Amino acid sequence: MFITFEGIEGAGKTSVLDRLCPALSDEGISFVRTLEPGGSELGRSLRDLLLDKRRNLTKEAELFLYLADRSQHVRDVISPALERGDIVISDRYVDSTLCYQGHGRQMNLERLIRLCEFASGGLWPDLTIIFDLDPEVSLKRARRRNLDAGVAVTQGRFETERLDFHRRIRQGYLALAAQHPQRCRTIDASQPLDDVYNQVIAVLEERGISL
Ligand code: T5A
Repeated sequence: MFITFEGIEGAGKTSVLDRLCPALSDEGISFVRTLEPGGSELGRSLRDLLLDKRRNLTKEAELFLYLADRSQHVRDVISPALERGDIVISDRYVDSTLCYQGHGRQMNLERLIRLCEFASGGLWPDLTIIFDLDPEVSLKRARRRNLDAGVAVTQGRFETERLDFHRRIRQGYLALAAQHPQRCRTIDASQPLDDVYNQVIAVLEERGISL
């Protein structure tokens, strides 16, 4: 099973994964935790380019770097793990491109879907959990986290975008969830972390992963 976690900045995806992964290990479930950008060796270099606030990328350059990251990630990490029978959980994947470059940067969605199909070899997730909350709250969280970790410059490029950019991304995710009700499940990420985690566990249980 291929599972993706999606949502706007600071929605809590990483925090939930930090709790979920030890729980999966305790149950003896074989899984691979990965992320975009940066899931492959090449991707780690691309991640530095993509998230550095000092880079003034064109939106096309940004898009193609994300697609390059994805192509390498699918071939080197995701597909081999799925072939072994592992569960793969990726912190972001195709829907981030559709929402950030499509809704955020306002690039043509049909074209983006075709490019994502090309870069991923047509691999779509079986389950996507969308962490939904108000961008005003999530941006505060993300900016605070970056300042505390000392990465506001090297990893803060998207956190400097205006609020309306992040609002469009949130709407994009909600639209995707409505279009793909079988694949996508939206959870309320404004709740305390324990409650957000429990919502994720409930979705996984519905899909046969019991913790
Ligand atoms: N991107 C990505 C594109 O534009 N196109 C693409 O195709 C792809 C793949 C990646 C950036 O790239 C963009 C999207 C992103 O802008 P990233 O840093 O890898 O950047 O993004 P993430 O790791 O996904 O980090 P996020 O900023 O989105 O944050 P998370 O992981 O959702 O949030 P998390 O867990 O780090 O939490 C943030 C802070 O909030 C606290 C945490 O302790 C942390 O300090 N927190 C909570 N506080 C209160 N209540 C809760 N429930 C909380 N949950 C977490």
